[in-house]
Amino acid sequence: MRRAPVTRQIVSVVGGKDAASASTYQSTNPARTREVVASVGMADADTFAAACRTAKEAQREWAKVPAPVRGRVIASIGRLVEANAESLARLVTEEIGKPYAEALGEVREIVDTCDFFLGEGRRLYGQTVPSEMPDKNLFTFRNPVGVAAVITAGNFPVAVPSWYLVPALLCGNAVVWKPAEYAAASGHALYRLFAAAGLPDGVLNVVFADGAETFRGLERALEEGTVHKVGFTGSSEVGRKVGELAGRHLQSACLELGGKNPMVIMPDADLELAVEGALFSGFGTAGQRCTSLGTVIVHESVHDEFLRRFAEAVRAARIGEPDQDVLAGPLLDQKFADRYEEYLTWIQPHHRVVSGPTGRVTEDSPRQDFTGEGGLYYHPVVVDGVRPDDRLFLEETFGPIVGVTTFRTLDEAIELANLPGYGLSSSIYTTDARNAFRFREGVSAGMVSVNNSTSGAEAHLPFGGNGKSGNGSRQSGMWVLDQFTRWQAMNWDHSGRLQKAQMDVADITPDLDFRLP
Ligand code: UN1
Repeated sequence: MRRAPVTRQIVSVVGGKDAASASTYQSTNPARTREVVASVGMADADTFAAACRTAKEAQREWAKVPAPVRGRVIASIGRLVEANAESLARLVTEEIGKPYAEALGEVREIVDTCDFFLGEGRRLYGQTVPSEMPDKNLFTFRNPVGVAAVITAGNFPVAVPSWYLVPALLCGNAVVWKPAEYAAASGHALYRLFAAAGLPDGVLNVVFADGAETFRGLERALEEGTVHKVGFTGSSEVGRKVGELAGRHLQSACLELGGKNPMVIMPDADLELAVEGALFSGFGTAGQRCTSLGTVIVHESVHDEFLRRFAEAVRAARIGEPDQDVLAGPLLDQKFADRYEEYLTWIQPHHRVVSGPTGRVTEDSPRQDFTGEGGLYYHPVVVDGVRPDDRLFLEETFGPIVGVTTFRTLDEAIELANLPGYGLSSSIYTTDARNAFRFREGVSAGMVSVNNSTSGAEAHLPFGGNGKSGNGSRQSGMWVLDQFTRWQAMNWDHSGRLQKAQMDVADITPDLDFRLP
């Protein structure tokens, strides 16, 4: 018997205290849309701006805590997340419909991130650099930026936020975090785990607000000088606006945006492996990862065989209750279902749907014996014959739909892979190393998989994209440190006189006419 659902009441937390709400939002379970997971008090722009002021105050003291001690706090966060992994994963499954096994993997990604950064507390290296003059020493230091305002999507409601929160806090910053409304309960739970690790009040603040209020609050905070770094994960469209706003304040935002991730299949590929990779990256998480597969670009000589096997695998794939052993559960939220239905209208007469029925899973259009009752379940769709000028080829289609097109030469495949102008993830299936390296060199993506799916990046490699996928910022591993710290150069002259750089420098005269006999 299923436990009766509990509706949680949650509100923003600023400076360790519950903050005022201006309205209420109901976060629902997409597998049973009538079930309310949390009643969320929504804050307005004023509260967002106030949170940034509170964060600015708290940051001063937090930055004075020695980095190794901050590292210990990160270690505690990792332990707390690990100890609460099952409850957190269950909540993620309940709130956004992510299959439980995947939700557990998502929680694991937070622990991995903490594992990496707890040690960074004892590194956070600066450098000693030789001076061009005697009795002078040069150093570099990594300084925290100050306050980071972090706005995240809800498809990875806890892992992706941790990619910002963990390194930002470790580096000595304070954070104001705005999670996606439809994943608010998961966000609130993660906040509580962070707080339980002993973060002083105000160092991490969580604000639930809609997009418009957040934007206005952020604008005000930037004007007031209380935000020094903006992190945003979401659509390219909103990312552009956030980037513009940050740019006006002479800041560069850390942007992690959409993708139209290509998978190239060479004639020498292991087709079975490619089918497995395409199935997982196309339809795992119901195609709702920023790294999900967009278009399969398959060599014309293996197109028919690949398509036959792929269509068969997709038809057999289990879509169903996310607490069961399924490839995918429902879409994240009604908003995503509506948008996905719009993408389905991009299928045109010259296309061929090879995966079976399209649209909502219902009693009249079941999947095996699953009728999808009460949930936002959709059939996975494979569209063959997409052309380079189709919307289906050019634009991100967040949800379970994958296009297929063909190529003749690797150069042509690379051109097709880059054509949509995104540049997040990509993949090539080949057994020839030369193809793999030529693809790597030519593809515009920030991430390249060889004989692996486009999704499922590990938490300690640089994560991020180019073009419409982002502004070149990178998260994760040591690379994200450049987002949350600023280099400070220091020189210390102990010669007791003014030594002028470039002028008072000893010159050693070479004999440049010297030649070997
Ligand atoms: C996202 O969808 O925003 O590489 C992130 C992956 C995951 C993260 C996806 N580790 O697919």
